[in-house]
Order: sequence, then structure tokens, then C-alpha cells
Amino acid sequence: MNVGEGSVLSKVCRQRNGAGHITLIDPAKQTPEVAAQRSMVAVECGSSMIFVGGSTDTPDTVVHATCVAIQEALELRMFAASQDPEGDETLWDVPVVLFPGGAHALSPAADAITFMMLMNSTKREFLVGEQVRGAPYLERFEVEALPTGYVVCAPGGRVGEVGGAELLQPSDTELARSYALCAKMFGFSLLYLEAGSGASTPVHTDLIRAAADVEGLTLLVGGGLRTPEAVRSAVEAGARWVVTGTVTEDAGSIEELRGRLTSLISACTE
Ligand code: 1GP
Repeated sequence: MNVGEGSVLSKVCRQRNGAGHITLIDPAKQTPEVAAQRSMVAVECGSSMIFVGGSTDTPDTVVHATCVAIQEALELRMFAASQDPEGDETLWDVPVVLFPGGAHALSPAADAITFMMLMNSTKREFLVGEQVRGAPYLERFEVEALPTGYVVCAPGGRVGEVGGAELLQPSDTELARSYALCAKMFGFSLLYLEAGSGASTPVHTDLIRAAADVEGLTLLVGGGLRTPEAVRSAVEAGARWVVTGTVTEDAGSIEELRGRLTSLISACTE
């Protein structure tokens, strides 16, 4: 929604009980209409942010169409709630945030962007190159940048391969803490530990715990989180936001999606 300057970051960093849930929508894997429909179900189930992105080669026209469709659906729901004496408009005040694979996947229809450094990449383009290309567009679009350290952990999946990441292994706890310290010293607000979309195992809880030991960062964890148990473990280890994508995209029906998300999202606050 059209939230004011700086307000998405304050929402992301706000203290809460347990963790918040973010639904990742990959525009390469669904039409804008389906993306909007799935996003509305996710918000009804308690998801409080929508990430748009994921794949590395999606053109910005597709990303933009998806952001517009989701924003329009949220506005309609918000209007309907405002007309209903028992409706809750605030439920639909959900930021749509770009989660880009590069400088091509941007849209002025988003409220904010995870402005990321892939900290354990061996490639300059993912450390600072894409960011330098994208920054002038973001300035023009007036999309709020959320300064984010992004660290890919084993198994890493496609983002680990494309991003040339030196994957963090479960025993690399000192290194995880060092990345967190480094992110804090760079002035990042967010640290995102990623196992890769569709990962066979999520980020190891020892790595989450080690990164969470550094105060002053808001910790996001995603990749391979498919069960309430896995979500609960990530939250107990220190995740403040849990990101899921595949569970939404491979649900066979809206009802199945609703069931899956309800149980995952309740595990965020148990
Ligand atoms: C990808 O971590 C996210 O960046 C989501 O992963 O698709 O496995 O839920 P999944």
C-alpha cells in the first residue's frame, strides 16, 4: 500500500512476539492475477508482508505487472473493509516489497525493496554491481530501500549457484556471527539467511542462533521452510521474519493453500 517514507523499515524492524510471516511471490511462476489471488489468501491467513521476486531472469515488465495486480487487490480489500462496520482496514495495510535478483527486476509500484548485498558472493555484480545499476532507478521511483545483508547457506539452491556464493555450512557458526557483525557495521538493518528456494533442508538453526547473537539487526530466514516444526525451530533460534514461497506456489488449490499457510503462520507466534 502507499505507506509513507521510511515506514516500511519501521514496520520490518518493529519488535513483535515470535516472528512475522512474509509470502514470497515469484512473478516468473504465476500470472499477475494468480499472484494477487494467492497474496490475498496469504494476508487473510496472517502474512504481513509480500515479497515480489526470486528468479534471476524476470523482466521488469513482468515484475511491475505483478506488483500492480497485488497493490490493486489490496486496495480493493481495504476499501471493502472501510465500508464494513466490522471490517478491519489495517489488515490490508501490507507492504509489497521487491526481492530482486538484479537491477532489471524493479517496479515503481512497490512500497520498498530489500536493497541487498549478497555478502558471501564471489562475484562483484552481486556485492555491489547490480546495486549501483539499480540505485538511480530506485531514487527516481521513490521506492524505499531496506538495507539488507543477504547470506546464502547450504544447500543454497539456484541462488547459491547463480550468486557464486561460498555457502555457509551448518558448522560455520563463527562465520555466521561474523557476517552478522559485518552487516551491522555496514549499517544494514536487516540480515537475511537464505537456504535457497525449494531447499531440501532449511538454514541450520545453529547458524540462525549465531547470527541472532548480534544485536541490532532484524533477522529474516527463508528457503525450504515447509512445516510448522521447521518454522518453530527457526523462530526459536532467533528468526524475526520467516519467508516462504514454494508452499504457496505448489499448493493444489486455494483451500490447500489456506490450510498450509494457517499452520505455518501460527507456528511463527507459538
Ligand atoms: C526464497 O527463501 C525464499 O528466497 C523462499 O524459499 O520457496 O523454499 O519457501 P521457499
